[in-house]
Amino acid sequence: MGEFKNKITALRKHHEELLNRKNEPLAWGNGIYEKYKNPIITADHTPLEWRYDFNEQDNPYLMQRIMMNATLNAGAIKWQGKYVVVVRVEGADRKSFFAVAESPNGVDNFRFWPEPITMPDDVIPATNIYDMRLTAHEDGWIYGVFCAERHDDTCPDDLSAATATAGIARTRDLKIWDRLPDLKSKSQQRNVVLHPEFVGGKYAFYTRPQDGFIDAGSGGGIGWALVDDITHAEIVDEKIINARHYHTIMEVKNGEGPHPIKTPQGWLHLAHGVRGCASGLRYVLYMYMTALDDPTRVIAQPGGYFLVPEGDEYIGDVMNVAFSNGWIADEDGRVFIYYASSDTRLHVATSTIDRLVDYCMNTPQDGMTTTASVETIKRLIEKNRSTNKE
Ligand code: M1P
Repeated sequence: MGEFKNKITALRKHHEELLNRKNEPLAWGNGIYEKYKNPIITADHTPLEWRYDFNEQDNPYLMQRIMMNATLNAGAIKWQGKYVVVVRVEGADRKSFFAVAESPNGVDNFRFWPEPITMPDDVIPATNIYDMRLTAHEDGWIYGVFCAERHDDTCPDDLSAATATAGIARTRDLKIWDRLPDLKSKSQQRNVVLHPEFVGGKYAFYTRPQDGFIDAGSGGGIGWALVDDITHAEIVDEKIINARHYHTIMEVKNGEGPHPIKTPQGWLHLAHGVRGCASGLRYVLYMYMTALDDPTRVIAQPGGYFLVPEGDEYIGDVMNVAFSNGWIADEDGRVFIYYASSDTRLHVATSTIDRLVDYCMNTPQDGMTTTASVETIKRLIEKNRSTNKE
């Protein structure tokens, strides 16, 4: 009996040390944002009560009865003074679920709430749900829009055939969620995000039409659609507002991250771009800005990526992936960007609205050819020559 209790004490101590670990920014960033030494949430951060049976008779070896595989792609919101993330937690059984974790400062000391979210099912229950984007909408609700994945029963012999649909739920307290019908769309959809304001009296969604479960195909890029009734949301008209291009960081696919942040200069957008290479797909983050009076009109698009996996971030369940669907803009102008590396663990990078707007407005655009890129670099060299002469 004593030995079992001692094991539990040691386990809890080890867990508390992890949860209380201080984080610190890495020196020598790129001036645009700071990355941090430690990931903020890993599978080991999940509560011990979710994983262990603490009854000695039933679990004499103190084994993990339920293992957790990953904590990734989290929606984020400032809630009652806390930095709150709705994490995609993936169990060893490959099922993802949502769980809320909060931190007093946004960069460390994240703790999960005691129980994962019970998400009511749609009429057709999903096999897997993941990647929630949170939107505190001006209608007063907090919405969660996420991917609902089901087997594609039109291919009964293919066990990997799946469909992606946007699930929609809303809440007042992040605990009890009302499920609304899934977004109706002609194509499959993933990375769907609700804009925080009404546009022309309608709900507005960033979309990502795709030909198949994986393949964006003819989808074109990040789309936009207006919806009359959120309780029966249907895409009737969809236009592409941020298109993919050949030989860019978003040649294969792109997708909106969290909902954009409103600034005096325009809407700040964070998105992911995907390209193919010999080692598979490479997911990176990029930014763009749209006009305040028309969130579909791009007014700035820095060339290339904004944030990529680096060092240990490359390694994980799905290698070479940086993905974000959550950020928090604080009242003092600081921005907390929550991103996952390689579909395995959650990190934070911090910046400010001013820096991100400067980045978007003053980073050269992608000239789309080597010649144009070299000309851009040479213009900067020449500018620095003149500056140095002054
Ligand atoms: O594995 C990388 C990412 O793949 C998907 O993103 P997209 O729809 O753009 O291909 C998502 O499943 C995402 O969760 C995952 O991180």
